[in-house]
Amino acid sequence: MIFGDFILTIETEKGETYEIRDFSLKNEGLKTMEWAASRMPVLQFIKKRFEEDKPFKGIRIGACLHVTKETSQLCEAWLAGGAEVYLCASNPLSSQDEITAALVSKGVNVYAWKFMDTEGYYRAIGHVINARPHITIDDGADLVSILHKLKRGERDEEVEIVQKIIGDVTDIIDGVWGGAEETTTGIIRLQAMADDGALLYPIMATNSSPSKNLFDNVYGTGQSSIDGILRATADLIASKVFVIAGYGHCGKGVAMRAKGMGASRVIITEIEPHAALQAVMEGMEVMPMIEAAKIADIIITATGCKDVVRKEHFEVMKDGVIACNTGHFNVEINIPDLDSLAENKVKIRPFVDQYTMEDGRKINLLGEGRLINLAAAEGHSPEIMDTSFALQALATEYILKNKEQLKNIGGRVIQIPDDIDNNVALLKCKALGINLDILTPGQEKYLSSWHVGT
Ligand code: RBV
Repeated sequence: MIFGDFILTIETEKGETYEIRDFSLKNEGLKTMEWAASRMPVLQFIKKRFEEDKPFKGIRIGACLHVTKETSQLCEAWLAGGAEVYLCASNPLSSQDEITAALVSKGVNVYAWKFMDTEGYYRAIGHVINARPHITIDDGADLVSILHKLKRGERDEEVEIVQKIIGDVTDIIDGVWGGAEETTTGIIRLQAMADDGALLYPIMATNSSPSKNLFDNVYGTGQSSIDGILRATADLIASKVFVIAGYGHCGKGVAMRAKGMGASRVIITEIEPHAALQAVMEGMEVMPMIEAAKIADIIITATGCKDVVRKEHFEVMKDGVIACNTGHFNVEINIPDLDSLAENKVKIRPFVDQYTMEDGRKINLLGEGRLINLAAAEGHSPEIMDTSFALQALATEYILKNKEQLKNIGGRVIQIPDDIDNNVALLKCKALGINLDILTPGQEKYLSSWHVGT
């Protein structure tokens, strides 16, 4: 049965269905998975242990993640541990179609394809919910959010699409033991739900672990966002005025790499004084967006907030400017404002929409304002996702092992325990051949004593 334009729905002997683009891409996908595997040693180590212990036998994991070669390795770890894995996309543009095909051939239930529309996106989430997962893994909290809306009886366009798959059932959430969240935006949403008393099961904040946010958010986003801009435009970064909205972990990474590529000026816009000071200490300029927009050649948003680039900014931008986003949702650049100001819009390259303003200025929007690193490039490199997904694999195991205690914790956002996080960092050091010093007993004593002074 064909859904939408050219989406392949496969029905297996067991009566399960998958929705992907093209199963004939399987071999290409399998080779790419091999490439990723060889660059993700920590995850391979965990996978090996899962293979021996089979902790996930009979457990259903529902994941809403970017369906990339890196994510394929997390799925393989779960499969090795005996899990049934149900996977949908966490962004309409981030799925790699060869990976979806390869994952189906490995036995993962995949519902994802690149360029999904809203209907397809939520239908895919519906399929994952329909599997009645014991554990959910999210990137942006869309899966958790729909599970909660169903339970609360909220009805909107998204829920209606999901209901076409699952019918009238509302209580699937009752069977979920716990979840884990991959990204900053998801944690902010979930914490807001927890603060309102609306969160119904505990979520491990994978993004809040140092082994995740100190590397993935900084160096992962730094490189992959530049990669996305380059793949979309093939432009030169050197000599450009490069504006970054937001100097959190992600903005810091992008700024560092833009500098390294020779941008003539790297300008930060901020709302938070410490972050602004940090940027200045790093030798960058800080100014309001309304000033930066006038001189920018390239603008990238990395804030997690909406309307960071909006009407008044589009009105003063230079002819030929490039605007893109690397935050999780496509709300940072106000696209309806751009649409209303523009006389004309042309897709001039696969990931470049060129808007012509009334006065003839052209504004180039990359990747429909969606996160450019996953829309136009392949997201973070496997070497980076190795530690992020090692944490996700261990968070899943933690939920499984502690499901009874987690029932008492209820709807809270919780940290991955420090020993798990430290172990991931240590394993990565080991894999990279990094040897650490060890404290002598005298040093240990010194560090834990308050008696020694000047
Ligand atoms: N991200 N995943 C990938 N290659 O699978 N790349 C980036 C990948 C995640 C990253 O951890 C970040 O927190 C999130 O995407 C933003 O949606």
